[in-house]
Amino acid sequence: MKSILEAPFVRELVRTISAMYAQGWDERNGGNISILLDDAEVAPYLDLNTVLRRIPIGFKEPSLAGKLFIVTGTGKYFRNVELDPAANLGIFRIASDGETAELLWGYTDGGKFTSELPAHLMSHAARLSVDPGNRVVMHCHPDNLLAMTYVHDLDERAFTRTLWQMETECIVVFPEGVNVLPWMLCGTNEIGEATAEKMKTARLVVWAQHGIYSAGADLDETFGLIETAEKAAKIYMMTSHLPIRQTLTDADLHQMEERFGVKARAGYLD
Ligand code: 2HA
Ligand code: ZN
Repeated sequence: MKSILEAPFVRELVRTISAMYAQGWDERNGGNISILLDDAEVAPYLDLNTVLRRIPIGFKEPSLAGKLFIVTGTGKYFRNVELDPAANLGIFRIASDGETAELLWGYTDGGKFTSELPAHLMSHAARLSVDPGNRVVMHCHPDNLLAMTYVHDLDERAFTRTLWQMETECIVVFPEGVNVLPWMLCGTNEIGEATAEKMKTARLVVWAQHGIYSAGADLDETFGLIETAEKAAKIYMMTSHLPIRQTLTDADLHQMEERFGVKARAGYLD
């Protein structure tokens, strides 16, 4: 068996976690990531039949039964993951009952998966129902997106339009816009269900006064979505208190749609 620390999916996850920490998106134990893995990519590194521990997940997600995930651990600091991936990450399979995690690797200090597992697994199920290529769900606390939820209307169309106007390429990166949840208690099945519902129509879901969720085919896509939305939010926070002399118009954004072959969310542009 090859060392799992050399597996591309572990290396890329660790690299991404360090990059997120460097961006300032993951103070203390803030943030969490989950990746759906194929049995074939894990098999060279792990015996898929050796279950180390069985951990109840606290909800039922039968559509994910039999699927493998690598997930950040609860209470773990993104700053430390690169120093000890095996203590800070875990790989588990969702058992056939749809409500038990069968741990195959990681959480070596006796820990378990993130407290936000409901939002992660329910979002995976929701994204897979609209996009079978979805593999990654990512959560973090980017400064400017968070700040924006204190001063901007939380209406999804208005929030999306502002982000699109703050940087030309936003509409190309997230043409479906961003969905927004009002503040809710984190770590619960309720916020998981609400997030998953929002994930059916957009890959970005803002949690007001908390942070953001993103979903995509790989770590580059999910990281890039947050990076782009956060950059736009930063421009908003830099300019919204100043007299605005010009901005992107809907006509400009329609030109971007045409040039880049994307379609903005229906009804979001005039
Ligand atoms: O635990 O970000 O939302 C880390 C979090 C919870
Ligand atoms: Zn959080």
